[in-house]
Amino acid sequence: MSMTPLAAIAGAIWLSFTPIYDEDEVPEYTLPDPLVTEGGEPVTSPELWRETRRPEIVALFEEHVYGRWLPDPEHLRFEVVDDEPEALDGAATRRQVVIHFTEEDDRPSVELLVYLPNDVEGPAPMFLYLSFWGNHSVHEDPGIRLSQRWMRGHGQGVEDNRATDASRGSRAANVPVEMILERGYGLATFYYGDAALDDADRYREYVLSLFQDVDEERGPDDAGAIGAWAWALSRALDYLETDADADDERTAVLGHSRLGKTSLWAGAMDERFAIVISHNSGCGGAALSRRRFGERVSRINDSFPHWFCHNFREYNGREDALPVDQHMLIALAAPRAAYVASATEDLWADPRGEFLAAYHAGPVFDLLGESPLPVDDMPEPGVAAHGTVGFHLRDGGHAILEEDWAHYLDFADMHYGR
Ligand code: GTR
Repeated sequence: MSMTPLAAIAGAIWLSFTPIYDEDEVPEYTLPDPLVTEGGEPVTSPELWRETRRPEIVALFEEHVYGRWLPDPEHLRFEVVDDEPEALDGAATRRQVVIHFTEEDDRPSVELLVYLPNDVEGPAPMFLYLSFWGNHSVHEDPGIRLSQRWMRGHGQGVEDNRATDASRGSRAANVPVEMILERGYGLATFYYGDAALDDADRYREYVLSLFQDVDEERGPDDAGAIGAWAWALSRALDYLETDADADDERTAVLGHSRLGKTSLWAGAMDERFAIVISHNSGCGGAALSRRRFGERVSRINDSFPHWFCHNFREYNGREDALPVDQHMLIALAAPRAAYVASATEDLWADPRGEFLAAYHAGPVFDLLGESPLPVDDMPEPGVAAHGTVGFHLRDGGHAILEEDWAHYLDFADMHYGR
């Protein structure tokens, strides 16, 4: 029996919104070419990339995906509230710094935790890591100030949506602080909810309220929460520029999952970051949207209407109409280093789509004299592929673990020639 037209239409709509988990069901797609200008001109020189194509791609991501990058703050102040030279049994100097975005103390601010290795001569290369659960969650160090901000209560020792002493070190498995220090690197981290609450009703209370009329609906290309989180990463780098013990010119920006989407966007827009790392960032991060594998554009916009700009919703079920795909976001890191990491069981984030995006960013790195991914096929779990673009696939699920950090440290060593 043939389908009624109505059933056919319903079927097509259904297909355009259901996730794909079978490689055979991934539709044919053609990626936009990062090396052809909007006017159709092939980009054959670094100058044409830098002067024409790169700005075009930035503008496309701003207009269609993440919203316009927020301007620099008019008043940036760094209030050092803790400076402990003998933290972690003498292994590190600990600094805690309130980054104020205005002249008033009760306006939006971010509290940065910095550990600097005491054993290192000169400024230490840094990892700037955006956290889901607050500074006190990354280590049991009792000197870390407890966040006073609202936090999602997910049974992680966080009661009444406020951090408690019980949540100290609750996420230590995700951030091997001692290992980072022993390898000669510093760590800077802050709680993403300082910049914007991850909540569709409240996300504009902090950073976005400085730039948007929060009584009005967001404009189609106004930044959402990812834009606010990414902007705050840049402000953290502003602080690192002032800290003589931190090497702001060798700072890697890193986030996991939604914060991996954020680190990619921050690294694309702020060219001071030396290494841009996406960890399990998936849809709207490193994964190619056109593959429609796992989480899809429609689903992410429905579940998290506050993350992207409203224009991104135009591509719900219409991924092929996007003027960009996520390989172009990774390409914006070039000629600096970019890293994409995936996990075998993290199918919602489409590990193969993440690999392919890193791979298809390659021609841009090549054009700029840097090495693309040194492999053509997705490496086996545990085997890292490190050019100026790096990738690894870890056995296991959606998380950032010590094994991942070990790869990041190796990659940074290689990139900095250490
Ligand atoms: C999921 C979301 C993903 C990913 C993840 C996370 O619910 O669908 O895009 O960002 O959250 O941030 O943990």
